[in-house]
Amino acid sequence: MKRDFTGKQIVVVGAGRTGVALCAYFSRRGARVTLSDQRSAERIENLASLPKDTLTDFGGHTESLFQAADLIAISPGVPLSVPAIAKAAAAGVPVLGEIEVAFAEIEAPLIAITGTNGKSTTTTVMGEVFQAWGKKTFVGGNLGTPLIEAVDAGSWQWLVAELSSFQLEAIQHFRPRYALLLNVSEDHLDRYVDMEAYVQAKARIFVNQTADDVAVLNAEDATVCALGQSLTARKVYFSSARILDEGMGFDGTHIVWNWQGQTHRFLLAELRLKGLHNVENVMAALIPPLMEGCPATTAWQATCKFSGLAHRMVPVRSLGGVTWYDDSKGTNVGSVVKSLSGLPAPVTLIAGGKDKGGDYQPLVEMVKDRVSHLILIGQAAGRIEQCLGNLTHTIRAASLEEAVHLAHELTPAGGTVLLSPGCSSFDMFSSYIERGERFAALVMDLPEKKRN
Ligand code: UMA
Ligand code: ADP
Repeated sequence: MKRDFTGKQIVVVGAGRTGVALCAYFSRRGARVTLSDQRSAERIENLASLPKDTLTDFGGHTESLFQAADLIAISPGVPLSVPAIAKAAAAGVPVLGEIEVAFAEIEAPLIAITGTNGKSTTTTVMGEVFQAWGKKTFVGGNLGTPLIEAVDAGSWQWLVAELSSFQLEAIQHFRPRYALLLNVSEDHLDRYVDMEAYVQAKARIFVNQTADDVAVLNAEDATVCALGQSLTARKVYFSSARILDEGMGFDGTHIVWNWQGQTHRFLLAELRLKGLHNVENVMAALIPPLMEGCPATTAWQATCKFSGLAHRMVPVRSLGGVTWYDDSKGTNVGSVVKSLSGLPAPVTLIAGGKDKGGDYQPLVEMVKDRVSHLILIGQAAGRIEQCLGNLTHTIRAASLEEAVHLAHELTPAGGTVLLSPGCSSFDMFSSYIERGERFAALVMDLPEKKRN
């Protein structure tokens, strides 16, 4: 349902990429827009791209402004619990997330992808498949391009959007044609009071779906299956552990799609993406296009061309018999477990960053089995050391640079160095991208020969 914003007082919260795009969207519709951010003006980088008529409220959130608004539109990084927002909402001011604002204008069918890990890979693969099928497809969301940027960017046949739990918190009528929940493990416990609150935020992806819509679910994830029981949408499952009578399964060498009496088999060896977790991502990504009639050959060829996103288990360099991997996007414990499981011992693991309040215990077995040196950085170093420090040789480094140099000294030929932090980057970097790029640059600068 389109809303009329002409002359309305709108407060956009968060001056990141989403906030700036929201300001442009509302400004084009004749609203009077104020951009509010807790940071002071000099610490905000992207003001040049703001529409000229945007008012600003920087260095905090002015409560009277929020109370007087006709609508408050929030960025994903802004929790609903921010006092100015919570008070205005209690006083009856509507508060919508960017996804909800965008959805009201979107006419083409939308596929939403969430889960703790694998969202970006799944979203990208699916986008490639739709595009190879000749469909004009928007691919974005949490992946990088805010969904709101899709709205005035032309007409789409499909939209494929990665959604975080943050984005799902502030939806109202958002109803994806397909909603994918890939997996759930601990993450973002610095934003949610507990795991249940995090799971409930994720589950909102299904909340407005009807029996005409599809929920794509991981048959091997207990939390996902439990959530699946109460859904109204039609359920389609994928499993990386077995063949399903109806759905997407895996027998160790082939991905097998059994659907409405037909079977398609896809040879794993043809995939450039590696690891069982990527098999899961690919299986999930294939379901919507195949159900929509995309020819299986087109879908599989596009999938096989894809070699992976930056900062997800990317080999950076081979040096003196040691392979260095950048997995800077490994920002929670579950993803580090997956990344380690694909590597033989001995691994030197560089981990740490901004702690999200989760448990590092799920890493115990992997660290015991494969990690010969654990090098810890950032705010989380102490908590990780407490949990894992007695399992293997563990040292702290004051910077990423020091961590790379230590790893170079310590790792024997035949070993692997893995940057997979299990934490977000914001204590030392602006994003996981900057962290990964810095890591790669440091590794490329290492001398061929070690110091004696
Ligand atoms: N801010 C306030 N008040 C607050 C909190 C934050 O003013 O109480 C301000 C900050 O000072 C900052 C701005 O909000 O200036 C940042 O907003 P934002 O974090 O929403 O930043 P965007 O650049 O709009 O990026 C967001 C997503 N960020 C987060 O979810 C934290 C991006 O996901 C996403 O790519 C982008 O929208 C487009 O949709 C990043 C991310 O880390 C990659 N996501 C998490 C993840 O993947 O684990 C969920
Ligand atoms: P997200 O967008 O959810 O963060 P990505 O596709 O960017 O997911 O992958 C981030 C990291 O998560 C990868 O480097 C890998 O270690 C891990 N990962 C990817 N897919 C999965 C999966 N299906 N299950 C568990 N871990 C995964």
